[in-house]
Amino acid sequence: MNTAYSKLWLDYKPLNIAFAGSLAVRCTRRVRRGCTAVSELITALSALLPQAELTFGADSAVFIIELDLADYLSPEEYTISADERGAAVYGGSENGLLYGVFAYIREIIANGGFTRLSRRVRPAVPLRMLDHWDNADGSIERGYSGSSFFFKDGELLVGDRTVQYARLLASVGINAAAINNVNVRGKAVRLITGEYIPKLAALAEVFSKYGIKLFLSVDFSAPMSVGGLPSADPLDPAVGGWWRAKAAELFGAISGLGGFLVKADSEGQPGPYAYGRDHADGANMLARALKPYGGTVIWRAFVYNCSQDWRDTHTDRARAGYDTFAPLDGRFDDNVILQIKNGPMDFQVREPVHPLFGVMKHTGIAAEFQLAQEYTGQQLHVCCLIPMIKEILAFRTYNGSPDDTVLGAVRAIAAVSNTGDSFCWTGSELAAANLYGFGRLCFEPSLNAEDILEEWISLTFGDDEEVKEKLLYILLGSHKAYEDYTVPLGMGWMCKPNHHYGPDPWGYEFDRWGTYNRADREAVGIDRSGRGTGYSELYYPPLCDIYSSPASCPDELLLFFCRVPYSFTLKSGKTVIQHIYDSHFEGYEQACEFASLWESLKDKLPAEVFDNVKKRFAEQLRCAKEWRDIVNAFFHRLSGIEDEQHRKLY
Ligand code: GCW
Repeated sequence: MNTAYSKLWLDYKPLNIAFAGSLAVRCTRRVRRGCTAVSELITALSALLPQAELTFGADSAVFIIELDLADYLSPEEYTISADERGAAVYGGSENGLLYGVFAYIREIIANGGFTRLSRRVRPAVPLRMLDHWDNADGSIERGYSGSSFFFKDGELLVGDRTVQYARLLASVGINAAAINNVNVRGKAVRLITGEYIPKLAALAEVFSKYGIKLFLSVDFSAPMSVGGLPSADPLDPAVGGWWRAKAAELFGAISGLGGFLVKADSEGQPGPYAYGRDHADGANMLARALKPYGGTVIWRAFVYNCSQDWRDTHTDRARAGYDTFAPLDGRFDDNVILQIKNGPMDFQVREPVHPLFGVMKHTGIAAEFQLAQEYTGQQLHVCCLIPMIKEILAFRTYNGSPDDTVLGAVRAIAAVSNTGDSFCWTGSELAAANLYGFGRLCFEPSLNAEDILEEWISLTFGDDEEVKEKLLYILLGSHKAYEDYTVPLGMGWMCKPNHHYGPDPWGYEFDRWGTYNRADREAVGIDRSGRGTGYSELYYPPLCDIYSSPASCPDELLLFFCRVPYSFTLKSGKTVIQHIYDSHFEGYEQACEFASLWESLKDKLPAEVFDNVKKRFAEQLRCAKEWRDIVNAFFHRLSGIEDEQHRKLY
């Protein structure tokens, strides 16, 4: 495990202001002096104003920061009122106070000193969570940032890196983390047994200090694999009893345990189907075991037929989640949260918003995003996901609810984490923007994506205007560039199978995963209207009408919902084929511009950061050129249509 690691956005630097005199932190008697909010505030002030005399409680100080709890605030809510003489930060609980302290520190840094401020903020959703697909052997599934810092050779690791990670998460308002892979394999199956409980308790204690609940991904067949029972049937009293005893054991020993995360009857993971039961039977049995301890079962809705015959044009993987779970709405206990990926397929660079967000009106649901860039360049390509996540949370389902947005429908927002034990935690320093931005967006979704990114840049790289301007330009343009030089118009996939890095237009065309583009000489795309697979009809009006025909479907999702000839004219005025050529040449050019902008910042960035990202840009350009030329060749050879600009096609 890499023992050296960056402080990322918590790397406080001295403010260049003249601050004479003393600085006092004062707590009311309701605030424990040893609480995390106090220690974090003192850590920050000592680093930001090393020359100031920092005292505790003295009233004679020049500048006093008072910390208190306030009953009129909800537990994770905070207020800040500050001026040039002092500040008061109040929280609805010590966790709310901690969020207020981190917010005030951000403001001091952003303003280069103490500033007038009046703020009252409460988190938009109660559960803001990172899922770590870390395996017990220390590897990370879809991990591009080194090895796990939670596991090594079957051992659970708890140390300073755990504390630093908890600080990073709390500083952006994340309050839950699942530490192991949802594909529960190998020794991870035994994570819920006595051999791990002492370390789990220690880890949960570190997390609790930062307001973070610990979740464990559990193997639905654990009663058999761990308990030695002959069955894992959720309706078998012995199985329910086993889980109840397991819950008592775990919650009795681990304070701060939030509950279980479950991937069942999905991609080969065991589940209730083996016993003729459905997902509600499975989830509710676990939920009842956890109920006495206030535990939550987060049950993933990522299901589909992963043994499809590629010749079968009737089965539509995109329908599977809806067809499986929509009929179960209202059947789940109130401590079950159904976790739904942002799109119906699998974290592609662009997908329609999952129709389940509009239809599960009587079920607790969560949105699941992926910060690990499995299909968006694997942290070798810069691809900032924050504007997209914001757009998806604001998406209207038209389901008739007063707040019919995705955000209005969810009780939780989760993301597959992009972390590992690399020095910068996220493989590329630029990918940390996705981790930072995800947390800030979950807490305050009304924030402007650009503001969040600007905040991250100044906390990470300081306040040099040129650095800020160029990094903002790169981050804000990076997702479109990636989409432009990879897969057009919402079609998805076309990547190399298994590892999903780099282009292979036929890669998933003749396989069992339901990930087809069906491109031939005449046309491309999947007809998902009522005349085709009927997927577009799973949305409420007007969406079902908009998506049901090429004439009304938005350009960016055309090939997801429709099958059209290459000569079809988009709303942009271009034909499909010319759009494909243009976007691939433009996307590559844009990536080249990003790389040269980074080069121009050489003297303004720490050498190890500059070098690491420069190497990744070199790989991004290599790969982007492959995507450009292979995808263009694929469609040029199939369609036989020339590029209007007569550029080189292979
Ligand atoms: O995107 C796919 C990944 C799998 C992952 C699965 C899931 C954890 O290729 O690696 O398994 O989704 O979301 O469960």
